[in-house]
Amino acid sequence: MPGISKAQMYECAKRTIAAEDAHQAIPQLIHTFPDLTFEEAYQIQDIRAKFRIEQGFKAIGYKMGLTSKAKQQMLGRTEPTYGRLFDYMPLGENEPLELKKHIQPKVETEIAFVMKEALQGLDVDIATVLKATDYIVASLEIIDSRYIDFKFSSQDGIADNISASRIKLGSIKISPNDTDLAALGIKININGTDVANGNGAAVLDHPANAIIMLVKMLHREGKFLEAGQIVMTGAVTAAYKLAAGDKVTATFDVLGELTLTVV
Ligand code: OOG
Ligand code: MG
Repeated sequence: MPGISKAQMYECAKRTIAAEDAHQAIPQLIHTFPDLTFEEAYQIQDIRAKFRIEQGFKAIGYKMGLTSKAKQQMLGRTEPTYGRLFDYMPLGENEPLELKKHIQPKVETEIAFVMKEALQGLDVDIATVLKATDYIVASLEIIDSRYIDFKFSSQDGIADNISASRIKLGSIKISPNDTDLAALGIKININGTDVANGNGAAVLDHPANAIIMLVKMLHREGKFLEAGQIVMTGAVTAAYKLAAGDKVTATFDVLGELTLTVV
């Protein structure tokens, strides 16, 4: 006997979408469904994605979460997870983050991949990922949990599209073969203070490993990574809470600088 019915899964998906759209935090789903499994949580995420597509949004890729020690420590767990990206998420180059459209946003620095070939199955290694990649770019991810006080279980996070909210991609595109992605350094500065730095190796020793893990997780669910899709490989450093007036500058070796202003 499953602990949660299909109808209740639809209800959960609607709850986190309504919270995102109304910018209003909700209690964790696990309070109502304490036995929620990872599999059920991904089913809720799937239903949530279908609702977004029915609303007219386009799925543009995936994001990996908890692929670095910094993020794993922040959430007190080590299992990487994935979520979906939609076409309402990318911010334009000079577009600020409007706090009134969010609940409790935090910023992360990530290396993003854009695929030129589909990837599927279990037989994927770093070389296969690099070969299938069109280019990599610098990116900022703005996460925004729909749960009160940004507190949630793994299952809650997965059901809530692992806090996906906005992304900002850099304009310098390079081939992943033209640079050592593990050594690629990233610095994040907020309001003139350097808050953290790291490199590509912080993400599972090499950011392409995040894509390998994603493709394997998708394969278990009968899905695959399509050509043209974007993959955010996960935060290199911790996530930082944003407030009105903040100015974030992220400096990436080779990939240039990204800025974000919060209004
Ligand atoms: C989950 C999303 C994690 C990352 O890069 O590790 C994530 C969260 O922290 O809310 O985006
Ligand atoms: Mg992230």
